[in-house]
Amino acid sequence: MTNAQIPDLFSPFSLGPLMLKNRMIMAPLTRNRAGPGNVPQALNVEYYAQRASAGLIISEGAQVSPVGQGYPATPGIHSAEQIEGWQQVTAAVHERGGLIFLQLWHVGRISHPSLLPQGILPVAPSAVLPAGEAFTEEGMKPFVMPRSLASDEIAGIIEEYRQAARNAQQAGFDGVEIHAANGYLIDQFLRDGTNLRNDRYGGGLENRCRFLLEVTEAVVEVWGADRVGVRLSPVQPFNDMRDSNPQALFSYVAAALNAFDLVYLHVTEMGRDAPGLAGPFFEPGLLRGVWKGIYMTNSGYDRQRAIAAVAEGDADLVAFGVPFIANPDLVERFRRDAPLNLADPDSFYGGGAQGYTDYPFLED
Ligand code: 8OZ
Repeated sequence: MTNAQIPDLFSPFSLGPLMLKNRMIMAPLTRNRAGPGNVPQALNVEYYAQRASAGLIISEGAQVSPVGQGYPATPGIHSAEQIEGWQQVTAAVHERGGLIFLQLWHVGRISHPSLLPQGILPVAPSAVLPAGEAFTEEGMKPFVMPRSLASDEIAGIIEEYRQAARNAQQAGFDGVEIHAANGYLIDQFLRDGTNLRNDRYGGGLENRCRFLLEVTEAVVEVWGADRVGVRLSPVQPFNDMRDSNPQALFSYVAAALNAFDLVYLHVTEMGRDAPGLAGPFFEPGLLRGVWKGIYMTNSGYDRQRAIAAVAEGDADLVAFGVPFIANPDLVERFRRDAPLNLADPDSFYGGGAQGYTDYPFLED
């Protein structure tokens, strides 16, 4: 094969100040395997190190505060021990020539008192009960009605994001991704199914976007815009989410984020194959045309579709989730067009090394 025939997916890419080895990104993946105190441990170090050949790793969501946690054993980025644990992860990834961003996460209403300090209620923009059940230490339990945040509490949460962003620097990350997707706190502010506020954080588009934009401003102040990305999920119904006009909302969000010159916009297309559940459907790829910077797509891409998406300019970068769970050397397998390991969904969330660090490499 001559160089001209190597698909762009496998060629280097300038992401702000970073040079990625390829355009295959490891998507953020909740795996529920942090140690006591929600501290990243040796097992997590090995898992991320195994996947260092990705162009960029985006870590699993890390809660910015104890109240931002919604599942057992998710790692935090708010304590000294957690920062130290993450330092081991970033060092191991860097030693293998990889790059890694931390995903900043607050779950909002997608939690349960049993996971929260002193058994408090989960917080949310509005008291809107999600359908479904929380994933607790004692198994699945019905969601509880969240407590609506008072206007004067919101600045404190933005400060938690700012401090978490500083902690991520101390932990040795190459940048951060703000998790504004999949029905967690920021997304709960964005969409009108969950934001019924009538203060400056609710109502029209400008108000519903304010929380995301203020979080972004705080995080950019810490990192500089060229090391901050944002993830959105415009057609995602997961976590009982909907909006009356997703196309208008997410076009507004992408346009408002343009002002920051962020290093990328990450759009997951999850929900695209169940059109209409999250509100009137629109093609999420339309955001590519609104966003002025580097565009990352995600959800269900295989080798062929990813090569085509990059070749045709539909995306600059493609994030892969499940394929990276089952194939630590996914980049090499795609390069060689080699067969993939099959993922075992029973070991996605929680457990030990099985289904986490024991998927074989090609040479094995
Ligand atoms: C699946 C299970 C738990 C969390 C997301 C952080 O959807 C998640 C998540 C996914 O963004």
